[in-house]
Amino acid sequence: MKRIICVAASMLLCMMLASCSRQPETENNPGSVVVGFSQLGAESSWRIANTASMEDAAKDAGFGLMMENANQKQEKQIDAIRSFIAYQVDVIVFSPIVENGWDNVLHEAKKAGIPVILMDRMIETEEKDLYTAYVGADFYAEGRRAGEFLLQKADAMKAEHLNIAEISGTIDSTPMRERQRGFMDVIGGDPRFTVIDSISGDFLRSKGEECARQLLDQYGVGGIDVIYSHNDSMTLGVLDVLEKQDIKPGKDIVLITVDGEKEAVDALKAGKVNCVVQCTPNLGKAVMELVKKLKSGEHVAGTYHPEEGMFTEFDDLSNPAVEGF
Ligand code: GYE
Repeated sequence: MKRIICVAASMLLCMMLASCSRQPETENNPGSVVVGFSQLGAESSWRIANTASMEDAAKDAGFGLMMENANQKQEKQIDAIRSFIAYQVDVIVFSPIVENGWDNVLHEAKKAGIPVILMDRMIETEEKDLYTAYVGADFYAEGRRAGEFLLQKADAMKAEHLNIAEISGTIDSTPMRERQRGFMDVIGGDPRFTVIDSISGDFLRSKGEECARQLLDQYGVGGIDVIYSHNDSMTLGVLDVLEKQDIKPGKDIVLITVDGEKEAVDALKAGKVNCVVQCTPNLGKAVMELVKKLKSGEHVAGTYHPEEGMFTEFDDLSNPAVEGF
């Protein structure tokens, strides 16, 4: 069995390599640039839009994109990065599922002289020269925005006290850590708020549903005033559960969500969600710009954060600028 899997895997690799085969290098032939891209999975609409953004941007730039989807497994991402090193791609781009555990494989990339760009999520490492640049959102600022909305909402409700349940993203991922930290830094010192629980829904709609059921079983409708969910997919799962139980989302329970996909923005317009903090999946263009610079020998470093904001129930939601991706 193992052998069959091995044969299948090497056939797949051959096919991938063939589709990205190098063209003779000429000034007007950027097709000779190959980018190895390890995407972490397909867990949410955000992720699917992000993958499309990378594919479109590579195509527009005329770069070959060798993409591997890791189905939420760090080991698969490490394997993919190793295969990119073996193929000697020009640049490696990856979206790390969690922050820790990348040093070894990134040392291998460094030794092979292949620059690495982190896309979407960060890593935790003592050695800052293991990657060239980071292209992704300021998740801390997103968390703060969620908290600032809650302050505004509590004022509008003249609430004396609110119980908050947090449904977090993948444990130890950058958006999970930073969306939590930013939120807590804003509301943590205010005696009107108690975070009664924080459970992980792994950024998945199905797990968002499970979390909502678990929270309702444990605390009852009256026991939860606010749900802060780290992404729209989980929030949409929560909405399904609340509506099935005749609980009015956005009214009986305040819902704060992050991402800004179309379905969530529509739910905001329908009064079922109270606040959508934006996080754009369209990072491909900025990544490919960096690849171009690297290939032309320019020094590339630092952090690129896209501009983001939020939509809330206090905004004029008929404004055409209020739309999801
Ligand atoms: O919020 C979520 C996705 O890392 C910003 O991952 C990304 C997050 C996004 O699954 O929907």
